[in-house]
Amino acid sequence: MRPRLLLFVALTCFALTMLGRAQQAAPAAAKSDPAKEARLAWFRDAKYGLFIHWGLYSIPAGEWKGRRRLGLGEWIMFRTPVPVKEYEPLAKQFNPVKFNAAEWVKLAKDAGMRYIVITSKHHDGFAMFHSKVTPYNIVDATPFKRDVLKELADACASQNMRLGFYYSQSQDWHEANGAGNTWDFGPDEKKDYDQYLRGKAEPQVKELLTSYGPVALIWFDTPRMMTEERAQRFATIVRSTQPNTLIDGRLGTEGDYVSTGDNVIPPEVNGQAWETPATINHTWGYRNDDTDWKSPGQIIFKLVDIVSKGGNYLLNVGPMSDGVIPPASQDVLRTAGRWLQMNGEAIYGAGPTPFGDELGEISRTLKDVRGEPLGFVQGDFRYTTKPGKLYITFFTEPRVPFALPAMKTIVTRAYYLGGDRGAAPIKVRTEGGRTILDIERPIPDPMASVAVVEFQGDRIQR
Ligand code: FHN
Repeated sequence: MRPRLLLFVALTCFALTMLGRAQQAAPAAAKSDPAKEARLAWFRDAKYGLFIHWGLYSIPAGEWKGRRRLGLGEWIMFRTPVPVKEYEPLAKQFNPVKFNAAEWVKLAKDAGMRYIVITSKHHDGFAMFHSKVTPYNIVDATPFKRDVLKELADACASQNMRLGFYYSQSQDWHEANGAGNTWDFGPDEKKDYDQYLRGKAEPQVKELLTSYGPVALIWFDTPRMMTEERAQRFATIVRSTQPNTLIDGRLGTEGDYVSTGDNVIPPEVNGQAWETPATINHTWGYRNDDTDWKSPGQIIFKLVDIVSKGGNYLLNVGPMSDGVIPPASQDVLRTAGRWLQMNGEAIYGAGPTPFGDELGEISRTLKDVRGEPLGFVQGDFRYTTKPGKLYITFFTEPRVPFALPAMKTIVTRAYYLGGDRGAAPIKVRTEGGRTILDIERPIPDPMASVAVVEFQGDRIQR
């Protein structure tokens, strides 16, 4: 690399690092809007949600006319591309007789999830609810004739689960004036986009907010051609209809929280509310050839990593066209859920790490008990916090006696959180001004073991 380019890259990295540090140092600034903070209270505590991408695309499941199409299952109409007149008849085949809303909600509960977000209309334009705006919806256009959103809303209400709706506000490949379908309708720039927004998207969002009880959030996506003014029209509908409903970060104007890129976990703590939407395999909508599920251990690592940085994890499943969530993905979720049943105290309502070096940067200042620099390896452990408590989730056993970073705070005791060793004490000593914990080798739960460290005062003082 040429020296000037190298200098530019180095300065850019430095600036980004400093920006990250500034965000870390300024969570109070991010909390300056009391109404927004009140809306966000449940979301900040919930940490873990179930995303569901379900629609007509679960029928082709990655194949069109006998040929496998690469890419995301729900993008098959675009990727092929399939003309509207050929895609639309899928509705006549959609008959998910095995759909059971109560079972889906129970799965989310067993998984330890605290909210559900389901696609009410994805980019293909098909409404998975009984819309009066267009007959292209699950009740009027399919033999199934049932409003799955209504059934899910009822099941969520009876099982005390929050429910939010994904709504593709910009892309609508079924509509002549919606964004995205250039193969049937020509270039987006020539479309009467506001006709689509006012004629379909805005009234459908209003329907979602008036027919299904309390809506936890609206998850807008891919804000193409979304000017500030257009985005504000949606925001006004949400705020004026259900003031407590959250708006995600992809409307096209500032939402209540930040949505990261798909499957992107930021490297550092961020004081704003944020959420990582993520796949459990490699697609959102069902594909019959994608069975590369993340393991329960990978999911727990990502969840703890996200919570230690102040975020939420919205993990997706793609139900099949018969209404069944692929059983293998259900097993993964339930196994991770069993870990959460024992260790959830370190997750729900927990704050981010008070330190930060463990997130992957090689520390130049922290030394181990022999005075050697501690080169933390990303993935070894994560910190989360509550008043008077520090939780250390270990993913592997520490290779040397585990030393907490130097701090003024006085530790009073430590113990394991869950499992067979639940509440068993951990030996704590002080050496060279550092608190040392004697963690068992191997760690009691090979997937991840949580040590609780109790200390004087509410917050760690460095
Ligand atoms: O295009 C969509 C995609 O199909 C999926 O819905 C994801 C979920 O975050 N959002 C868009 C891509 O970022």
